[in-house]
Amino acid sequence: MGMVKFRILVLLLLVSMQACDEIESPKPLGPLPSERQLAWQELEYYAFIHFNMNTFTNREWGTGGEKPEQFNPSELDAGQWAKVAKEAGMKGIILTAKHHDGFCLWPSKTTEHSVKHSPWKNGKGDVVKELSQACKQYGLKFGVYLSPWDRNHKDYGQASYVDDFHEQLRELLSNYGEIFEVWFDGANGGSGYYGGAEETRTIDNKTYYEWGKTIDIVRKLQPNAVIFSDAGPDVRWVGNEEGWADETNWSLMRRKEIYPGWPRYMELRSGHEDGTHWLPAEADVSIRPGWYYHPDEDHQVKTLSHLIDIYYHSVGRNSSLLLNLPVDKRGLVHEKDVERLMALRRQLDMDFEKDLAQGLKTEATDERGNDDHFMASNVNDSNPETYWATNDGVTSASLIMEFDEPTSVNRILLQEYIPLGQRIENFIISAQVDGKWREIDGQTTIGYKRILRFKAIKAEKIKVQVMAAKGPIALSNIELYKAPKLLTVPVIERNRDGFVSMSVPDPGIEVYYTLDGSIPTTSSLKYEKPFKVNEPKTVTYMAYDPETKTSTEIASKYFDIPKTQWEIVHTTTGNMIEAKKLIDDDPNTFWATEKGVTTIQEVIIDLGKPHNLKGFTYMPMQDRYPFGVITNYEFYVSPDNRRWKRVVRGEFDNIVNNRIEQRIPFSPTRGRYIKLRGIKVTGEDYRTSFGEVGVVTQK
Ligand code: FUL
Repeated sequence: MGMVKFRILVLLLLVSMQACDEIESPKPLGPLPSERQLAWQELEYYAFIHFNMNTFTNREWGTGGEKPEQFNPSELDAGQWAKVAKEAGMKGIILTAKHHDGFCLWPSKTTEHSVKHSPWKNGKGDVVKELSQACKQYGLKFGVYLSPWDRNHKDYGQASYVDDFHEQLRELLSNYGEIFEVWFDGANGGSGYYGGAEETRTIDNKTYYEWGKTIDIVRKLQPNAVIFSDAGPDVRWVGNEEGWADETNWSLMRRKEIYPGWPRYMELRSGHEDGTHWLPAEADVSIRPGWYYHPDEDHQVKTLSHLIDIYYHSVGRNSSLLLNLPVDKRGLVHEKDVERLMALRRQLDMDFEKDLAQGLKTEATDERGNDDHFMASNVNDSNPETYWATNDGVTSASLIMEFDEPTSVNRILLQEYIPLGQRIENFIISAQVDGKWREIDGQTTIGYKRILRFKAIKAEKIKVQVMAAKGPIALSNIELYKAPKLLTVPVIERNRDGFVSMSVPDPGIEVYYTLDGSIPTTSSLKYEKPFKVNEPKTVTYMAYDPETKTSTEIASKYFDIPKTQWEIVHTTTGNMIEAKKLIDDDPNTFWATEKGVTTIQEVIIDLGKPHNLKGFTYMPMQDRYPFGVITNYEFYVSPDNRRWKRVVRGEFDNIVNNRIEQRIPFSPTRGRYIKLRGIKVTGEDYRTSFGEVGVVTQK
């Protein structure tokens, strides 16, 4: 053998030895995500749009007996929906192409109950098309909600309806470009119009819709689309409509046990640790109480602090967030919802503005094969494809990140390398402060993404201690943030004893106020604890962040005489003891007279002593399904509960659509007793409800 040949041989040998030596990545563990699920995981936050026949009938579930003529948006602009979603930082939109009432937002060949017989665009319109095009224009993904239950279809319950259902699916998946998610709700069967039969029809959720065939249709026509239902097969419902997952949240489920309408839906909130399939959660929630637009919910758009909690309790707990925007009768996302969505965007942008973990020195107690591919610093190299992994058999280990100088942090974001499965069962976060370790939080699962909020701490080092995992650890990403405090206008209320309290979601925020009508500054009264307002007064207030020296806008609230001495002395019907709820200064409680009453109902209140009365207030009940709301009233004043004077009568304008406090002035009258009568109320009988009743003595 010549020298050259020998050298080549040695070299080859070395190379092959090295190849043998290369450390293998941890073995995939348990059920793994599919390609389409992996792509879906990264979307995290996208919009639901409930817009359909119910928008025009002011309902949540239509009966199916509606007429296509009722669908008539005045200025529908799908471009506005897409623009809003894009600016809110959402990655896609899912549209209710058909809800339970069966009305199709596209001109389906399977039914006459669709936009083609509506006055909108003379029956030539196609909402699905308009939105799919708008999504494309704004770089958003597009998905469809197709209700399996159809309360309009005459054959619902028979095989012929299922053929139409499948055909509707084919139409939606063939004619509107790429679809990222197909959404099947779990509400099935029940009463309905059913082509005029007006009856109750029951079906078997497990078999009736031929789920196997349904899934095949989706796979064939849209191979990249994920399928959502209680049971997946790709994405599961989170088990509530409030937008939260459990703190423990496995992306795994024993999928064979589940089917749409599954009664053990509470298990969907945390998944199954011993799940047989990768089936991650999607948290669906509406920005208002209802899924559909109702004008009377215009004042009930979720607050910024509520939406922020929803985000941290969904995206921050290994779930995606599907936030519903109820498009209104005009065919637009309402101004109030837009404003709140943008406030959420701004806050999230501030919360995650600068990743403080980037480039920090990172070490771990174990690194797989001491190999660069698996070293600790892969968690903060801003590359989601690289990850820190431990050796086989090492299922608990610590990773420490060291700051150059003590740094204030209050958020940690963690991600497992899920292409290899979800592994971590238990972990602890600690911070080193003045040389000593302090535990910040201890939690269970991480999965695709976990975000923890904690009180700001000035740390020299941060430690992530994995206490237990199903196999070697594989963490791809750790981020640290110092989110600013959540600065929102304080919520103010006064209780029945006359104590005014003000609250803000973040404990580090200060509240300043005045009682003389002047504009508050940081040298005004500082709110420390509830204070008594005994006489009519206006509290003018603001919240202030001492760290950033910024304040909210100034708000003010007028309080009249406190209700401390008030008593209910008469109600036409109903439980009089309970009736104190209408004078408890808590608008969220209510009281109502008896059901089925056929005469006008009234309440009499003793104010404890005579007052110069100038008006009264009525707050309708705030529940989601109100009843007995007074629309036409009469109000009386008496010095002695015997001689009554009617001081005002009239109608509360728009009270059904906008259930806010009504303030009715009348010419000054002195008296100790007041009487409110519901001359006309909503509903079929005279049952009358009261959120709160008050008087005006000053303004
Ligand atoms: C449920 C439906 O019954 C509701 O109307 C709504 O569409 C919600 C998102 O899904 O199953």
